[in-house]
Amino acid sequence: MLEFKFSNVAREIEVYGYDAVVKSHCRMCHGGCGVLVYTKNGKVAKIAGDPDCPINHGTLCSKGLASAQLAYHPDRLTYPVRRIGPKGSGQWERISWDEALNAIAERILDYKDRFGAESIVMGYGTGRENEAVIYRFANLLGTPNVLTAGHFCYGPRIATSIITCGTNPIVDYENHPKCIMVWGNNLVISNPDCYKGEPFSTSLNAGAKLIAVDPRLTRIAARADVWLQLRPGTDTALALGMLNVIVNEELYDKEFVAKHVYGWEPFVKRVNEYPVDKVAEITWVPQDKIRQAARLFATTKPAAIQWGVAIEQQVTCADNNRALMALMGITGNIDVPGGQVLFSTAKIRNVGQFGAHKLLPYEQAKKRLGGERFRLAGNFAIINPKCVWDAILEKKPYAVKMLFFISSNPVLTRANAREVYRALEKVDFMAVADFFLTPTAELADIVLPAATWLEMDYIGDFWKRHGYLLPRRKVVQIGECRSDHEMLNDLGHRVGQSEHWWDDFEGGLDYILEPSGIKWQDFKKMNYIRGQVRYRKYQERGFSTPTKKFELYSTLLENWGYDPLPKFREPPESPVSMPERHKQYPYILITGARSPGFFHTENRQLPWLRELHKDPVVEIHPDTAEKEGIKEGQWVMIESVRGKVRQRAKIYAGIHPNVVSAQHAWWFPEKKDPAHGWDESNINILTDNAYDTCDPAMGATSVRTLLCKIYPERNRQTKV
Ligand SMILES: Nc1nc2c(c(=O)[nH]1)N[C@H]1C(S)=C(S)[C@@H](COP(=O)(O)OP(=O)(O)OC[C@H]3O[C@@H](n4cnc5c(=O)[nH]c(N)nc54)[C@H](O)[C@@H]3O)O[C@H]1N2
Ligand SMILES: Nc1nc2c(c(=O)[nH]1)N[C@H]1C(S)=C(S)[C@@H](COP(=O)(O)OP(=O)(O)OC[C@H]3O[C@@H](n4cnc5c(=O)[nH]c(N)nc54)[C@H](O)[C@@H]3O)O[C@H]1N2
Ligand code: SF4
Ligand SMILES: [Mo]
Repeated sequence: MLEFKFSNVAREIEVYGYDAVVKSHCRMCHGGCGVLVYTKNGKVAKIAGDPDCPINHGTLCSKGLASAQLAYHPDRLTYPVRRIGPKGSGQWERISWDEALNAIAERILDYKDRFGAESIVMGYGTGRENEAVIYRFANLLGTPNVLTAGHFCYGPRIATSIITCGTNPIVDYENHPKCIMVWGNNLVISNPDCYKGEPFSTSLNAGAKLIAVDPRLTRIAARADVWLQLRPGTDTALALGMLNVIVNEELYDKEFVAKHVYGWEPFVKRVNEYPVDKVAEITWVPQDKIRQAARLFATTKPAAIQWGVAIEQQVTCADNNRALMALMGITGNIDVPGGQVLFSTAKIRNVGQFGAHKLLPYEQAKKRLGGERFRLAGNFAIINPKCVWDAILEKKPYAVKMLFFISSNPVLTRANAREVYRALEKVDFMAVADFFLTPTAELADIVLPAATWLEMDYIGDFWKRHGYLLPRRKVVQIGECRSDHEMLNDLGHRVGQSEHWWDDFEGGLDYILEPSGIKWQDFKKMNYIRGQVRYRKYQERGFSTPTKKFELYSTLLENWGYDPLPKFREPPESPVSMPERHKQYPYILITGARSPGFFHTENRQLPWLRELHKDPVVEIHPDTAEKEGIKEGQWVMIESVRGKVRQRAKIYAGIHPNVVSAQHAWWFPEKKDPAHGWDESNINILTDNAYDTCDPAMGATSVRTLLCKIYPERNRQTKV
């Protein structure tokens, strides 16, 4: 057993009679926190933060603490099932793993044979540390179609940072930035991707200046030195306005610019198209605040930008990212201690090498759905979801026959939910791997019972860019649940991919670790490994881009036919672009701001977490509520041209009177009929996925900036 520096552990075991304590690595969100899992009578009895973990230093969030309620939930699927009634009938029979995997393998081989491997779409949602195995399986199968959330989540940050400076720049909280600009992110609640709220808060406590760019007064905005309450969807304009100040007041890092950037002159010309007065008008942010934020950010060293998903779920997705990277770059904060670091991974086979895109034949890669339309996405193996729904519903450009969703609930999480639902109803065959029979799983033919993080061995934080890798150790086995890795390893053998898989997935773990000379059994005994930390690597070898420079002007975007410089695009549905519609739908709707206990559609079954959020909630300014006759806690209808749903009003002065903020991903697992209320409060019934409303390079759907109206729900008594 590992040694615990934390001396209370031995004492707790003795006093409370635990069987054992296992160090592991939580993954109730994107994961990352080190945990101590206490077991009693063979079951998980308590979860606590691991003070020795460099990621969370002993802290945990509500979701991590509630993990055992997920693992042991009575509604959890603990064996494979096959649907025996019509889709959505809720009629299932228990089958064995062999039967389930054989049936799925048979379909895969049949569709591949008759319609080509591209007729099979593999799908996952947000990062669940299974992406590498899913891509490996898909690439070996020959399908270029892996449907993720990558078109509007994190994929854009990865793709744009690779084309700009070679990899994703990560905030170096360990060296305490002196100024942090939090942009469209709420990490103290969301703990997203490579970040946890705890190190950020520690840097603030160490004295960092704080700038928040958010249409809502979040906790972070409330603590900020400068809060820029911008009009949703105008981020590129704001960033270009700040760049305008920095360039014209010569606050940039002249040496970095002279030696390391590409495209300075055209870039300066572009930022000069965004003078501060014009930007103030576009963004609703007063001119003096734009100047104040720009000066503070550019003159406090080191500084970093903590960016979030809000900037990606817009029609100006890729350019938002690139404009923020320009801010990081020209202020000299790239790859410096306390700035934004291009960390190296440990010496292992990384996600890309394991997923191995080179295993996919070129002629198959060319068939990627939407690959020609959204070329930045296509080049990073990311597809826009509507391309899949169209291929099912209209067989364009070819028919998709099979969907296999491993950890996703698209009926609730993708834009234009009614279209998603129609596609899932129509597709020939659908398999799902999940913990529960979700509204998506209810439309499947076969559902496989997935293992939670407590039930698997894996290399935690494998996909992240902070350079740490930590062992996730299996603590318990529940029912017949299996990890996605084990499941795909097994399925791989059944579809003729045996030479690329292992007897069991421990072989896969050894393969990942092989370059570092350690085996899983050794790694399991370690706390973590980390890539070598070095700064200013570009001084020796330049950046990993075609010009070897930090590309303010993107040569790759130019080759793909896009504007090589960032520019603001008005959201397709906004008071400016649709003044007529705006008269009827007078509010800007933003969706999806994270709440602490849920992870998208997850956890609504868990008592500790549902207690924190009983009902879906929409934030409305008090003046707006008064105008619309809405009271605190009342059920209201939110309506766009595409549909309407109900949520409860939360009256909140921290939001602009012209903006409302609705929660996403709501369903009601307590409703036992197979629909589980999927269309009652699901905000994606209101969102749009038309191609021309998406980012032209990345295919991002703009779920953050819509027009809506809001009014009390009639004929319904509301208990407040
Ligand atoms: N309107 C609007 N829509 C949004 C957003 C928004 O802000 N606004 N945000 C979007 C973003 S950023 C994202 S990333 C997507 C997320 O979209 P999804 O990833 O589709 O959302 P989840 O609800 O997290 O779906 C995950 C499902 O997988 C199951 N699951 C969890 N872990 C595992 C596992 O390890 N294995 C398996 N097999 N199953 C597992 C869960 O039970 C759940 O049913 O939603 C997007 N949708
Ligand atoms: N508890 C919990 N944690 C999560 C998730 C979850 O569902 N629940 N989801 C995970 C996933 S997949 C993701 S992608 C991350 C996302 O995590 P974050 O990036 O933190 O995303 P959000 O909280 O959705 O949005 C951040 C902020 O953006 C603001 N915002 C909205 N529109 C705009 C805009 O147009 N411009 C700007 N500048 N800001 C805007 C919102 O008001 C919100 O405060 O969280 C992850 N962590
Ligand atoms: S932040 Fe994520 S990894 Fe950390 S305890 Fe919460 S759910 Fe687990
Ligand atoms: Mo996401």
